[in-house]
Amino acid sequence: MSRTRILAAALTAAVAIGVISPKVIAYATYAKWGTLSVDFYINPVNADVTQAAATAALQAGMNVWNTQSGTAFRFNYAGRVDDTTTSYDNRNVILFRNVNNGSTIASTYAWSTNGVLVDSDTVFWDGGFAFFTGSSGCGGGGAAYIEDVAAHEFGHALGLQHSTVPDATMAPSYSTCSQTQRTLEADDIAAVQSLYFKTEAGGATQPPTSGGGTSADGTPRQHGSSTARGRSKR
Ligand SMILES: [Ca+2]
Ligand SMILES: [Ca+2]
Ligand SMILES: [Zn+2]
Repeated sequence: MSRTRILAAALTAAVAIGVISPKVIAYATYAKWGTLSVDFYINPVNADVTQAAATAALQAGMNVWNTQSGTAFRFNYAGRVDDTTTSYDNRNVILFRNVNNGSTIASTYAWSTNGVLVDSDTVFWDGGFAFFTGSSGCGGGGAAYIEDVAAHEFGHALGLQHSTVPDATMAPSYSTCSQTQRTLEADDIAAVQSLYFKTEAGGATQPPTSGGGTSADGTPRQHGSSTARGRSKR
């Protein structure tokens, strides 16, 4: 290769880096599970929709990541429970609470040890918002689709923080009755693929790049209320 061609290649690389880097830093992660299938339980009791509808909508939120992430990571719905509290108890639970928490629609509380997630619970603030399911019928003040809020919260549950990309599922704010969060954007996919084994087009899975240690010796680090969502400002 001549010196001129080498220089051209170097310049091309520099330009490409300049274009790509703003997107690369849009997402953020804080921890990851040590296994590729994680059980989540649901207490579907709420004030707005049937328990069957709530359960189905929450499972749809899980499936957003299961089917769109291009990774081998899977949320596994493990059944109905009656839990009304969140805690580090080695049981991942989604529940509704008939409390108004201001502009926060839902909160995810996660615990990790040495960067490995060991527990994640999510509360939907039922007292402050009117929840709907499906793809029509949502309306009124403080209205939100469970599928979309769940997709965002499950992003926290698998290890993601908020993204600065406005239309991403992991963007911090939710517009009333929006259905955009149930579809992952490229930034969300890049985020989850940075944590878990990426699946190839033919369904083959890349070999693990690290061991899956999950033991939780000592007191796990708790990831607190930085995982709430804000009501739309529009
Ligand atoms: Ca728990
Ligand atoms: Ca409600
Ligand atoms: Zn959030």
